[in-house]
Amino acid sequence: TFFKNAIVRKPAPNFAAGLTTQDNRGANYTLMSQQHAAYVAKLQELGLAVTILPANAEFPDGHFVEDPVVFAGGTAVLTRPGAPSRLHEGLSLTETLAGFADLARIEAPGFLDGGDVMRVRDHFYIGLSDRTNEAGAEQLGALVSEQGFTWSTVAVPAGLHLKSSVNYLGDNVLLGTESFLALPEFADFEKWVLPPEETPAANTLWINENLLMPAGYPKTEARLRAWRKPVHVLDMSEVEKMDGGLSCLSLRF
Ligand code: CIR
Repeated sequence: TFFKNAIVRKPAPNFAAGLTTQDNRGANYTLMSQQHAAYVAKLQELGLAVTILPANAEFPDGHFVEDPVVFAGGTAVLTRPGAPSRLHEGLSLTETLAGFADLARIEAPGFLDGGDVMRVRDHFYIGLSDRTNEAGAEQLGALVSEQGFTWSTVAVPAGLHLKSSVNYLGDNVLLGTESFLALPEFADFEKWVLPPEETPAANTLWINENLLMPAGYPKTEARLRAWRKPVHVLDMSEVEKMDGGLSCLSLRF
């Protein structure tokens, strides 16, 4: 997959009012904004044309644009995110998306968060989590099938989303936690198991033959650097306090 475009939204001053399972006391807006700006600059450096949407305080999690939309071929699917506070985030994106793609929608009773969707070549793995249900997965599956892709579901018993625990880095390599990489669904991959204390590094992004990883995970960083793909390390401290990571902060297509 070669990405040309990205869509991001600036974090709002009330971003720390978003959902989280972490201790987010001390989550700092100035630092969050700096980390977000550095992320955008990195995407631009990698050659992506980045559409930057303004902060929207109506949705404190709204900068996690990956969740309300999934791109599949020429279609952008509005997903019905599974957290009530996030259900309508997609409305604030439709105008922007319509400039790039045909729009489709997950309908009730389906719920789905884009963070549960991992594309590998022409296959979509759809995680069933607290945010994504069977109805949502089946509807997305039908839509991606129309675009010529295959799909399957994966149970997500731990972590927020499927991609909180596993990501595809190209060349048949999956980076993830031991328990996720042990799933029979992933038997045919080369598996790079994270040290338990470096679990958040699962959220490493593969963009146009480069890898973007969060700062603070030295063992994983050394392993990735020993590979042939250039590695870029970004400080994600404030994003991680809100259960987010690198992939959540953009739509790439
Ligand atoms: C949430 O709980 O929905 C946000 N605070 C974090 C969303 C992270 N998104 C992602 O991993 N795709």
